[in-house]
Amino acid sequence: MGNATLGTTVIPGACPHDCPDRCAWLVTVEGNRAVKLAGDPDHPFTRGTLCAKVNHYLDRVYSPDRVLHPLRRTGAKGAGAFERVSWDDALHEIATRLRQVIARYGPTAILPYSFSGTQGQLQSDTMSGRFFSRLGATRLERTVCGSTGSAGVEATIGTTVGMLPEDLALSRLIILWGTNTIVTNLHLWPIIRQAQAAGARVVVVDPLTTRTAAAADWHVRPMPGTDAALALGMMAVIVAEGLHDAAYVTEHTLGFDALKDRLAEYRPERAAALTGLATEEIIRLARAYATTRPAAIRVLIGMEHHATAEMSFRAISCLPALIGAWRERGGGLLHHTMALHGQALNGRALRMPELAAPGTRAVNMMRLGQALTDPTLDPPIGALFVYNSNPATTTPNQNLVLRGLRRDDLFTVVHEQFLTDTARYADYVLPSTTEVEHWDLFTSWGHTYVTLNRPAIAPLGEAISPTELFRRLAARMGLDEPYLRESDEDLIKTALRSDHPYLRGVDFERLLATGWAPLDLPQDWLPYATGQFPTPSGKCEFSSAALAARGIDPLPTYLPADESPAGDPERAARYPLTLLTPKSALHFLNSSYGNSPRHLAAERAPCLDIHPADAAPRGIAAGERVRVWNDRGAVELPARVGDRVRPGVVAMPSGWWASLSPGGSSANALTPDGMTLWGGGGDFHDALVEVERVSGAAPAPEPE
Ligand SMILES: Nc1nc2c(c(=O)[nH]1)N[C@H]1C(S)=C(S)[C@@H](COP(=O)(O)OP(=O)(O)OC[C@H]3O[C@@H](n4cnc5c(=O)[nH]c(N)nc54)[C@H](O)[C@@H]3O)O[C@H]1N2
Ligand SMILES: Nc1nc2c(c(=O)[nH]1)N[C@H]1C(S)=C(S)[C@@H](COP(=O)(O)OP(=O)(O)OC[C@H]3O[C@@H](n4cnc5c(=O)[nH]c(N)nc54)[C@H](O)[C@@H]3O)O[C@H]1N2
Ligand code: SF4
Ligand SMILES: [Mo]
Repeated sequence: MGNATLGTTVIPGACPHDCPDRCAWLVTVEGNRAVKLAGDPDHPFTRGTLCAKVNHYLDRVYSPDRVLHPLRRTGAKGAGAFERVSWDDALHEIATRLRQVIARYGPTAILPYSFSGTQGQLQSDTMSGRFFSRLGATRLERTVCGSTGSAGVEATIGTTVGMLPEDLALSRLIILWGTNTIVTNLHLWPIIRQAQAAGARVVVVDPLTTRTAAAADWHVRPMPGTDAALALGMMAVIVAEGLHDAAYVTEHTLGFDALKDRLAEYRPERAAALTGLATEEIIRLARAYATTRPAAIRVLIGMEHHATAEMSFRAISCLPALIGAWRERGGGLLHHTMALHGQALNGRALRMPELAAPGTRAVNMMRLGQALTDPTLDPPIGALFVYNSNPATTTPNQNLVLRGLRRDDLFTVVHEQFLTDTARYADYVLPSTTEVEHWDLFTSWGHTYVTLNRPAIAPLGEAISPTELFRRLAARMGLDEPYLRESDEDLIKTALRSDHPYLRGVDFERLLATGWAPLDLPQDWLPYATGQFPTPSGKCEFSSAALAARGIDPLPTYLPADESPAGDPERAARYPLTLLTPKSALHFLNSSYGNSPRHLAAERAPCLDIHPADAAPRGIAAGERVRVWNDRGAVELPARVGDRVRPGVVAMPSGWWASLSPGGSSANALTPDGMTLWGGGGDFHDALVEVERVSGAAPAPEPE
């Protein structure tokens, strides 16, 4: 690798997307042109395959739609009219405008907004983080993904680290609980298939018949947001029938007696009423789970996005300890591997969290629309700086976000690869490199390999990386601290400067030579076979004093969401259907690729899944155009009538750009921007909606 033969070089790198798989790839370069990009066949986890989204990453790099020069807005916000300007002019005016905002309102009037365009240790939020902390800008709480589930799991087992993904091959029962593995976590699927071939049963718990649910042996379809009731119902059956592991429970858990009392409220009949499942199915699932060894539960993200989802994750993560599943490999809970990388790398030195003054104002990213439009916010947001994110598409309550972005007195800068729906509202759009044009270092939330990304080609046009942007902007603003000038290679070395045993043998030189390296984890990964949970008590906490101290129920419990049929019957009378907007678009990565002609053609058009029992009374036939609406907005699209959804639930994919959607709105026009119970995430899967046929519209052929 990296050797030149006949003018051709192969450069190792990594897919930067917000995806647990973190594929290692190899880029073939001729001259300064990348001519081929393919998975690295030697990578033990991703084994040389990429996915339907990223197989054509070079189309993205060389797309005629790339933003390759700084642009200044010439038309109305949102109109998409821009003129090309020099970097010098752009940086000068941006620095001047930021200084003016600071002079008028103070630094917290600046709001940086970013998320997961790249998950690289450098380019996601390192130099930008240092820069905005140094300025004293408002802190962004980045909670759209991961925080809610993690809060629930950590309250129970003290960490998000459980089983290793490879060990699913040893499982004999695998419950994929609220995750669509085939679409969102493709490289885990062969491991699950291997277990299946060896006799394992695969269960999917999901209100929707996803591709993964269709490939499972058993699909359990609860009402959205009711998983805590299902898990508690299962526990009630397990304990009532004496199927729990009494020895493990006694030695390695805390609060079993209190839990037992709580379970009296979740007899299977009641759990059935709360979840919309049959009593018999809950009993069967509980028995199968408690009597099959080894038994694994895989949770990921989609289930997070309900107002009380912390409790769902908390209740589910009690199950493995109750049946002693942690005793053997192939048993336990698989959530994230990210914390292993977090322990290994020197993230503190990289991100320098100490630069943020204690008490600096924070805005939760789920509430962007509110923050931009709240007349009482003091100081108001005067400048918005977006990078690595497309909030006009991915943030809930889209119409409120757009209203904020339209504000004349808001100065908006967007660093992007494409003219996204967010970038269209910017005063300045700045061109960003893609992954083959910049350095980075990658962890993974789905496996245990560290990956280095080397630039394979020089940046196209005048594109620069996020680290370079914030180095240049800092210099332009007269900030000359050395940490605002650190080079990319030095930043990588800083991150790797760690004594942690997991990072033994991994250094810059090795990564340069090989592209990736495994974390050095203990051979037999059985972290909680003999307890030793990293909780305050060292046990799996069925009852949590730490939660009680925060005024939260110390025991797992089911609570209906505010915006749910059980939580707000009055609203549900107006909007009787629960809308899910998951990542079911196989060819999009959140909103990335939502403008790529190839990906759009493969995706065809978005459609609304609706059950015949809900379609019939509304006079909706297959393929007919429907309007889905609530107080926040409306989306028009064709209906797909069938049992992919259960009665009472409708679904449409997220990720579609409003500007490219018929009717000019996409899924997040309908979603709420409330917050979850105590993890700080968003509740956008709690959307209640009504659906009607659009009269006069000709039926389209039913989408596939
Ligand atoms: N309704 C609904 N909404 C959702 C979700 C859902 O399931 N349903 N999922 C949520 C989840 S889990 C997540 S993680 C979020 C993700 O939301 P976002 O973080 O907004 O993710 P993307 O839509 O992929 O947008 C990332 C943007 O970063 C840009 N980008 C990529 N690389 C770079 C780079 O190197 N530099 C710069 N400057 N830009 C770059 C890309 O071009 C892209 O436009 O969406 C959330 N929103
Ligand atoms: N192709 C593709 N892959 C991706 C992404 C993408 O956009 N496209 N995004 C990446 C990102 S950012 C993330 S966070 C991951 C997410 O990976 P996943 O968590 O696997 O994906 P989601 O689509 O968010 O949600 C998974 C499932 O949760 C279900 N669900 C929703 N509410 C509930 C509930 O209350 N209970 C239960 N049991 N299930 C529920 C949804 O119906 C959905 O099928 O995927 C990553 N991979
Ligand atoms: S999006 Fe995920 S599966 Fe696709 S190439 Fe990137 S890391 Fe691999
Ligand atoms: Mo995510």
